[in-house]
Amino acid sequence: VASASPTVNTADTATGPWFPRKMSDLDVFAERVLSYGAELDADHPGFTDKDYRARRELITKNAKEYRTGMPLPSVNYTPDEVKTWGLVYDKLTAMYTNSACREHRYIFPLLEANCGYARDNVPQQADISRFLKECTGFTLRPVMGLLSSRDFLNALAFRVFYATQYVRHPSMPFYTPEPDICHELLGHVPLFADPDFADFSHTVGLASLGASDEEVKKLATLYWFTVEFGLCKEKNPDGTDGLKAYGAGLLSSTGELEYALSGKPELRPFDPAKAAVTPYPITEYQPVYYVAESFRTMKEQVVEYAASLKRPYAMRYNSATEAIEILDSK
Ligand code: HBI
Ligand code: FE
Repeated sequence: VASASPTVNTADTATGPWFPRKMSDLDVFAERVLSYGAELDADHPGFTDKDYRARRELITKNAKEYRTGMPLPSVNYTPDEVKTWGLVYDKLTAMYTNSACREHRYIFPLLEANCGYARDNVPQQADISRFLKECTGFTLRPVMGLLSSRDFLNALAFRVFYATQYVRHPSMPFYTPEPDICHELLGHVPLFADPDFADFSHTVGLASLGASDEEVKKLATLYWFTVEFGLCKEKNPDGTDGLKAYGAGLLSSTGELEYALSGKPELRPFDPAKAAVTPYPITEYQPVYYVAESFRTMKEQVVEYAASLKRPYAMRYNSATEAIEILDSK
């Protein structure tokens, strides 16, 4: 068994793309973002808003400077930011009763009780991360914006979820072209408190370590059809078959949440090998959704799928040392 390397890119991992071996290796991702607040695209609602851009730059500075072991940065949200958060919070939480999966409905009140989730308060990463760690070992890290699929997925192998801290532009409270704190905290965070969902995500993360670009693309697509846009079966109270959402892209979008459950889009039974190669649009509602039997089944399916990907060695994450261990090196 290889030990955690003191530096990156050691000989025994040189057979494929570099990957992080210990928690502090994630530090190299800090500034490797594809896009972020200070450089908004021309079609972003905040593009011409100088104050918004300055605010984004201030908040993303936390993420830029964050390194493993530091306390998670807190943000003092302005009344305008709290107002936008509150608008999104009210509208989405009203929909969760009928549309969110059982696990999300179970965990949400716990986040309200333990982590400061409320319509008039934007929760802080440190409080959420502490809670998640107790539930499933997952923690949060601040991020400036979109990471590459490889970097983002690699962090999941360490049970780390990168979350943005800025709030979407106030001119369009129900739309954001990129992840923002409403998407992360309302959509993603509740599910990372569920053990089977956490294991599912962790499995995808482990599979991405040292994977080829082609495999990373498949895993990112798998992630898209599950963690972002997944639906699952759930019995209705009267015993009939029902359908709920667990994907964060749905649980953070009032429009698409309603659409996904409307009976209009095509639904397919979840199959990781098929989902991983299904094309998808990123700027419009999804034409196809995959429906999971349960989180437990989904986890077992993805463990099997990950085992089918060719690797020179097996890997596991040691949560005590916060490092990846390489097993049966050939
Ligand atoms: N980066 N910060 C961040 N947040 C995401 O949700 C995210 C990402 N990079 C890639 C990505 N998601 C997905 O498109 C998949 O490729 C994993
Ligand atoms: Fe997301």
